Amino acid sequence: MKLLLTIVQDADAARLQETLAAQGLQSTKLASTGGFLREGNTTLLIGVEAAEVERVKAIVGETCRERTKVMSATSPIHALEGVFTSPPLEVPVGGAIVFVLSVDEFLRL
Ligand code: 2BA
Repeated sequence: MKLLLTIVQDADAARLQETLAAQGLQSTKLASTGGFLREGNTTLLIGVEAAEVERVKAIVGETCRERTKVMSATSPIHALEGVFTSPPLEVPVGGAIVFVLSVDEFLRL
């Protein structure tokens, strides 16, 4: 069995989870925060048989799209003071980051 630890943008999460469910694939949604942008994103835990991994990767790839986020280089307190150290930075985010992990055991107790 494999676990796909899948980090997506919040805007894509509901549709991805619905698409997975419609194809009989189970997932668990976790609220997460990116270390670089410090913004919310969504992590889905998707446990599947090894033979299903490529199908899940295809669904994730089709459902999640790349977007550009604007990152302000100043903290809110500096912005209030009118101190701008550098211009806003455009950062591409997504479609999705996927870690495929091997699962030693899957138990439902
Ligand atoms: P964040 O860490 O908030 O990163 C958002 C986007 O910022 C990244 O998009 C990437 O385009 C850019 N970025 C990240 N670190 C950067 C840096 N040091 N310099 C310049 N640009 C940088 P994605 O690569 O699509 O990642 C989306 C989210 O997936 C990340 O949000 C993070 O939550 C997660 N992620 C990505 N790679 C990861 C990794 N190796 N380990 C754990 N989580 C990861």
